[in-house]
Amino acid sequence: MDKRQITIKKDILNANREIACNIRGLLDKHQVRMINIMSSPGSGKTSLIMKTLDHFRDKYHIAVIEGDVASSIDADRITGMGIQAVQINTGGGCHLDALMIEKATGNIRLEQLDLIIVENVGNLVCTADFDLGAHKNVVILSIPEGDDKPHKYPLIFMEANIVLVNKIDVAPWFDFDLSSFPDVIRGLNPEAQLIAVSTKTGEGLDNWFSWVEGMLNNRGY
Ligand SMILES: Nc1nc2c(ncn2[C@@H]2O[C@H](COP(=O)(O)OP(=O)(O)O)[C@@H](O)[C@H]2O)c(=O)[nH]1
Ligand SMILES: [Mg+2]
Repeated sequence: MDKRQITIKKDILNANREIACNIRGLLDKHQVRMINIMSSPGSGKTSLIMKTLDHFRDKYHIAVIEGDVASSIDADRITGMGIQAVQINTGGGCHLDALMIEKATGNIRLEQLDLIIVENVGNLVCTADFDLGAHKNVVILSIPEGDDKPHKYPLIFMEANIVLVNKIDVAPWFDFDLSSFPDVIRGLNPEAQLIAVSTKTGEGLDNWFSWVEGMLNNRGY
């Protein structure tokens, strides 16, 4: 990367951060929390979101922003549950950015809302660079992906407030070392919480729900 490329990347990230701060300010004004869920494709983002909606739908008002390169498959799954979802198609882009979220939130009525869940584009690399204006970053790693991923893609794990290891129901068939994984995460990010879950069997989801509830109860009112 030459000096000019580095400067342009810095400018893009600075401009993005400014929009992200404005979004956070707007959400704070309405006492809405936003979480940004990041992972590889197929690790269980949509499954986790649907379980979360099921659990909280009678207690909190939640909207979902779905990011994908193409299609509205995930947004259709959410609207099929009777929950408001806004689909963003990046048309080839490997991550969401704050400008996309600003446009999407313009389509969501923030009054009466408690939580916006953003499903980022499936990617462990570029998603980590872009502040979306979310209050918390959630990273999912699933058992079949392997326990070496935090070593290979450290930034996203360093940006996480909470890491979920999903698909623990299939752990017996993979050599993911769950016993040493907490040390791996602590080594990169001592502040991050770590929860093992299966969105299929429901194991561990109570810990996730408590984390979400704790975040929503801590909105300063
Ligand atoms: N065995 C198992 N499969 C899961 C689990 N969570 C998700 N899946 C499956 O993994 C695939 C991808 O899930 P999805 O939620 O669409 O992942 P996304 O691409 O990250 O949104 C689907 O076939 C899900 O049924 C889990 O905890 N255990
Ligand atoms: Mg999905």
